[in-house]
Amino acid sequence: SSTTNSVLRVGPLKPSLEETLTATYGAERLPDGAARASFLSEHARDVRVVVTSGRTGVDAELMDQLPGLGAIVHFGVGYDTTDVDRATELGIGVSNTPDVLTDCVADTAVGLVLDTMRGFTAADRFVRAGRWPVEGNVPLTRKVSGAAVGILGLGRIGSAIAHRLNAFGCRIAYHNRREVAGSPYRYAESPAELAATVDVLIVAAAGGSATRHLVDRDVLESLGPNGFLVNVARGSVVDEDALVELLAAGRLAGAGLDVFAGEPQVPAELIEMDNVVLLPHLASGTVETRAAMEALTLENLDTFLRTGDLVTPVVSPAPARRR
Ligand code: 8YV
Repeated sequence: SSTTNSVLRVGPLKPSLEETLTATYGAERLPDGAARASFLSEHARDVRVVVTSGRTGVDAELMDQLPGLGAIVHFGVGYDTTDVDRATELGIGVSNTPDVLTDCVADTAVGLVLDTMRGFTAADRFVRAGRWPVEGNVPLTRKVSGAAVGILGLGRIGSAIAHRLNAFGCRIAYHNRREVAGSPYRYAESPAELAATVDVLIVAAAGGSATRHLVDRDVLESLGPNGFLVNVARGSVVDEDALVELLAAGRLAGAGLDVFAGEPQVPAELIEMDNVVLLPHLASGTVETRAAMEALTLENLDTFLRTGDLVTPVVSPAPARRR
């Protein structure tokens, strides 16, 4: 009916957000598996908004099953799990949570640069294993201050990373879909050209089909045996098989990864390597930032239900979908 304000949760969300969605909006969670079809036949027509995250998203099939869907509200800046092209065709609005997580993701990228180049967590394992009194010094590492840094994707997060590493005296270059007018940093024409000229390549590009394997074998070979890779974007942006192979062959110096192609699964070969730092997609995971992401998610939801508009739209809802 046209009076319904039904909100559907798709995939797991921050527990406090799930609680608010359930208590304040009466939102139910879309069941997985066999229970889904009967749930949809009962509730599909009532659903006006989906709240989801970069972990799950909404595919074209689910959109087609929700005829009254007006908006897909994401907890997170990345929305590559949602079929945005199909949403645009159907006039369904899509929102994300930009800006509020930029600092924490950039902080994490800098942390991974420091950790991979200086070998902190590997040295921590060395101390914990009781090897210091027996073996003495750990091997020398690589200097971060003054290093040549390449940033792939000079958007909000890439720019915040550049700003931080600029304060480390790093020489910064970048590659982006389009050259950024007025940027103080050197523009490289391609990811491979960028990789060939830097000590560390930091991936900060959006995920999705347009950037799939943008960091391919050729880019990784250009980075070379003295080069480090850091990824705080999406695992899909990097050819992970090539990464593993080149690391195993000593043709890359190391890698710092917060994201993986098949996360939460991490390739077994990487687990064995001492020159890689492996994080469980934690970049935005601080109390402050997750609270801000939650607030912005609810602001998008509330605003859509009240006005038919989104606060931070990726796609604005079409008039017919705003009712
Ligand atoms: C979130 C992220 O943890 O914002 C993003 O795109 O990847 C992370 O901040 C994730 O989206 C939540 O599932």
